[in-house]
Amino acid sequence: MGRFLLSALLFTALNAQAELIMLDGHVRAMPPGQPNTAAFLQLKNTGTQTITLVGANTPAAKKSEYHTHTMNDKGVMSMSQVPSIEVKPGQVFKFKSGAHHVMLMGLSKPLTPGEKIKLTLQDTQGQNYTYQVPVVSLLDKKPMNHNHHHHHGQE
Ligand SMILES: [Cu+2]
Repeated sequence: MGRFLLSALLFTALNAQAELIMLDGHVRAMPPGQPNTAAFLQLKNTGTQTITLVGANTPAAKKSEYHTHTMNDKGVMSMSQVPSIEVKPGQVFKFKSGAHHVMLMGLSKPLTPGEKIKLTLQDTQGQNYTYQVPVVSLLDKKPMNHNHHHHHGQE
């Protein structure tokens, strides 16, 4: 019994070496009335084993899922759930606009730019990785592949 407990503890300690650090990340603040939003993270696996993420949750929303964008046979882009995200040792996985994202569904309240939300990702070993992800305005998110049109108002 004692020996079993010890090896169980050692096993847990070894698994705890898995490291996934957030290099960059943001959550989009959405206009009022929008129940869902998306989080975009850059995660680096600094450990020695592949990390396979299978779960996500945040106190800010009822449900969180890994999504990607896919194109259907009519050429229309839509989002679909992906069951897992794999990050190999040394690899940086980028959730980014138009591709993978963490979908946050059923926001408990509108998100305000400047605040941070807690986002916890869980891997196949049951290990949790928790991040404080800053909320950014839709308007000042990182530039994508579009032309810059600066509309100057009454300045
Ligand atoms: Cu989505």
